[in-house]
Amino acid sequence: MDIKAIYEAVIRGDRTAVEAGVTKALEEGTEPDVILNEGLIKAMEEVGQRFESGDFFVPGMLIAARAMKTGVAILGPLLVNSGVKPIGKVVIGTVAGDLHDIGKNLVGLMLEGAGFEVVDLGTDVSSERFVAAVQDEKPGLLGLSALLTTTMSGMTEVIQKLTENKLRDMVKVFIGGAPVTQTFADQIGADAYADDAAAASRKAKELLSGS
Ligand code: B12
Repeated sequence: MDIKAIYEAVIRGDRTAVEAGVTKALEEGTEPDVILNEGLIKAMEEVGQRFESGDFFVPGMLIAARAMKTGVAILGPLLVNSGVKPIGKVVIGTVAGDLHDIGKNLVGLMLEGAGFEVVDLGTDVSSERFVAAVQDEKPGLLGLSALLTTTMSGMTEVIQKLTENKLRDMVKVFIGGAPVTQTFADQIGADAYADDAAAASRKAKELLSGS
């Protein structure tokens, strides 16, 4: 199976072709992470660039995102090994005002694959809800996602609210999303930043082991 065909099907927003392409590639022995990175994620990067240059509009982006999700749904179980005892608990969510969830979902999947128990709060999560989840779930790690420059301040707010509620020392905060950088993470006092799902899972393990 040509990975390029999967890539093109995502850009076209052709869910049926994505499903067929991913299934066929797996049958032919292509590694799930190759399909994910070279087919699905690369296609979404291209969609983002086309949107920026005015060749793509929101509906096109949405249809492409749905097609990508179809592919991720097939790959998901293969990226996660089940039946392992959790090595730690992570609460994860996309910050207030932000509806992007593909990257956050991938991070969640990779963390599950690495043996974490993942509590996913979804998208458009207020800082109050993050704080309540830290109180209730008592996770070792809190993962915050933001895809818009306008919603990144939600991350700052979550960290401030954790401090106000005397919870900041109880949980390590790691952050990510396209506009997020290490510099931003340092500025707001996050414990770690990762630029993709594999790095997120590596960082999560480091944070838990205290290294
Ligand atoms: C798909 C998409 C949408 C879909 C979202 C569907 C969904 N269910 O997620 C829809 C159509 C709904 C959408 C809407 C909008 N979007 Co949009 N969208 C995108 C697009 C094309 C792809 C995002 C994506 O899924 N990437 C693929 C994933 C795998 O990558 P990722 O999200 O970056 O995640 C990885 C890493 O960042 C990291 N990561 C992510 N989260 C976390 C969390 C933690 C804890 C860690 C450690 C790591 C981590 O790991 C992930 C996996 O590798 C991007 C373009 C881009 N290049 O990012 C624009 C983009 C983010 N959108 C943009 C805009 C402007 C919008 C809208 C405002 C458009 C509009 N006018 O309405 C709305 C906002 C809606 C809202 N309130 O949130 C802009 C943002 C510009 C900016 N600087 O703020 C972008 C960059 C497009 C562009 N080039 O202009 N969008």
